[in-house]
Formats: sequence, C-alpha cells, structure tokens
Amino acid sequence: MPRRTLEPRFSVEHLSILDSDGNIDAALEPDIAPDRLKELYRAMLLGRRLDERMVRLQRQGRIGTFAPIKGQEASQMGSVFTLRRTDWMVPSFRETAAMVWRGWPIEKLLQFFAGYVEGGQPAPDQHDLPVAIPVATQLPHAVGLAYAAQYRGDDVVVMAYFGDGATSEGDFHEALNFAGVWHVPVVFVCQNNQWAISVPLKKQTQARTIAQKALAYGVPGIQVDGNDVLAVYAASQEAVARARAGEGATLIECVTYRLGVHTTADDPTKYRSEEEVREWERKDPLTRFSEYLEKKNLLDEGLEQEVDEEIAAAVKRFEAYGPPDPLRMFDHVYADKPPHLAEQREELAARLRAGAEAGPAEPPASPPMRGQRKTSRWQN
Ligand SMILES: Cc1ncc(C[n+]2csc(CCOP(=O)(O)OP(=O)(O)O)c2C)c(N)n1
Ligand SMILES: [Mg+2]
Repeated sequence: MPRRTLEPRFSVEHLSILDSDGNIDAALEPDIAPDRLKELYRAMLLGRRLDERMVRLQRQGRIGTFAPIKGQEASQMGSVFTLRRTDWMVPSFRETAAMVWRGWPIEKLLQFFAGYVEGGQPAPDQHDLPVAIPVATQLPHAVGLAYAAQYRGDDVVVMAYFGDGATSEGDFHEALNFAGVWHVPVVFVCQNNQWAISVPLKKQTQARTIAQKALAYGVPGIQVDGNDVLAVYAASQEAVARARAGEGATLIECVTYRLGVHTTADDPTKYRSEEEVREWERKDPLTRFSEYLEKKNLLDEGLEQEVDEEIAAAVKRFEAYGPPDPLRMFDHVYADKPPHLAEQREELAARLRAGAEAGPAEPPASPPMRGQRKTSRWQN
C-alpha cells in the first residue's frame, strides 16, 4: 500500500500590522475608535511606568520579589482589551498591565508582591483569577472555567496567559487537549518573550513556532508580532469572537521580548548579550504605538504625569497598610489544615510572641522554619 497523506501540510500565519517606525499596513488596520485607542495607549503607558516604579520599590525594600513586564505591554494590552468585564482573565505572574486594566487596584498588586494575603484576592464580582506562580498550572484551571461556563450556558470567554517556557509543561498540553475536545471558549495567549529565566527559546523547543503546538490538538494557532499592539488586538478579537460563537479555543503566540530582568532576583547579564537587548529595544511596543497615535494626532499632553500621579497615590495607599501578618500564610492552603502545617503555624506564633515580649530591640521574628529552604520562592 502506498503511503497516503491524511492531513494536508499545515501552515502557521504570522500577523504584523504596525512596523517599528509606527507605519501601518492600512489593509489590516483594525477599526478602533479614537477614544479606545487613547485608552489602550494609556493602559500600556501605565503598565510601563508602574513597572519602573515597582522595580524601584523593590530595590528600596518596600516590596518583595516581582516579575517586571517591560517590553510586553502590547502583548498584554492588545489581548485583554478585547474582553468584556464579564469574561474571565487568567493570569500567570507577569500580567501587571492586564490586571490593572481588569480592575485590580494598583495598591492590591503591590500588596501581593509585599506578602499580603489580600493582594491575591480578586473582588467578589471580578472575573479574574489571582497571580499563579507555579508555571502553567493556571491553564487547566482556565479550561475548567470555560467548561463550567459552557455547561451552564454562560456567555463568557476565558483568556489565559503564560510564557514560552510554560509550553514545555504537561499542564499546557493537557489544557490544550481538553480545550480541543470540549470546544470550550478559551483564548490561550502565550507571551513568547524568548526566555524562561536563563533558558533561551531554542533550548525550550525544537518547534519552529509555539503557535503550531495548537494544531496537534485540533485548535487553531496563530503567531503575531507581540510588540505590535494592533496585531495582537486583531488576532485576539478574532479569537474571542470565535470562542463566543461556540467555535472553540485558539492559541495566540505573541512574539515579544522581556526587556528587563526575569524577576528582581535575577541578573540577565549572566546569560544574554547587551546587543540582543538593544535590538529589541528598537522594537519597543510603546514607541511604536505612540508614533502611530502621533500621526493620528491622538497623543495627549501631560499623560505621563497623570499616570505617574495615579501610581504615586496608589503607592501611598499601599504604604498606609500595617505590616502583613506572617501567620496568614497558613490560611487558604488547605480547607483543613494538615497537622504538620498546624505545628509550623504554632511554632511561628510562639516565636512571634517571644519577639514581641522581648521588645523592639530584638531582631524580627523570622528565622528559617524547619524544612524551609533558604532560597527565594522564585528558583533562579
Ligand atoms: C512548576 C514550576 N517550575 C518552575 C518554576 C520556577 N520558574 C518561575 S518562572 C520560570 C520560567 C517561566 O518561563 P516562561 O514560561 O517563559 O515565562 P516568563 O517568565 O518568561 O514570563 C520558572 C522555571 C515555577 N515557578 N513553577
Ligand atoms: Mg518566557
């Protein structure tokens, strides 16, 4: 028997609309009202300025370790911008701009990165999951949300974020498989920022694109220029519309770059070159979009100051909270606390009491607990 071709050879599209100088491919330009374009730019700028401020806050010891988004503003905002409030957003740990857009107060995000339990709690009417640190674990959750919505007949779309590194995790593949089988309304947004901490994309996968990974699961995949907010918007709008129409999931690969550190506990000069960073700086999503808006006369004066004032006011509100209560880290892990955690909690409580009795001259009561690793929770 001769060999037969069962499937036609597949192809993966790459979408790009706005080039690095802000020039547009007019045939592909999405129809976005001027006020919405301004909103989009403001949210990207806020994301950038907040990011810079958070790095400074961390360096000053005012918040803990966090993962900057610099360079990924278009990937985040172009996609999340296409959701309705009633849709669901499922972040990983690098979606600050998207989360602020979804209504997370800035001070709450600062609380998250300063160790407050409240920082991880969405408002009751908010359709967002909290930050997920364990890589890719949020993806089966996103599919579960979409499956539940489909089962109940709710008109919602779920948008889930993750990085290039996450596509090597089993959770990613399981999520895509279920999404394909169940035709659930999920938009998977991969921010391919070229690095998973110090592991470059070429050591992460032998596949030519991440978008093509969807095809094995019967899910369409598209690659977009992730530094081109209009391309991300156009692809996301299409995927959201498909999901809403009951046509199932889509994987969007946003080709972008992490311009900053992986987290504030990382030093990228150890593993990547200055030239590479410079090259991507020339493709900065904010510069590109602002040039486009400038040509349309849609750039408002004083926007940067306005955004900085909004951030400064939020930092003030954040700093007005008392210190976080270390004992709360034992809450919400299990519905019923297992004995070893109850024991650890008691041990810490005793140490805190001893510290309080000894008065303020004592060192802070936070010695490593039994079994605790001395490394950061971000394993760099
Ligand atoms: C299951 C799991 N393994 C390892 C880690 C440590 N870790 C944190 S971020 C990261 C790399 C993630 O890379 P990628 O998915 O590309 O996302 P990016 O950080 O580039 O946004 C790793 C290995 C983790 N948090 N969870
Ligand atoms: Mg990455």
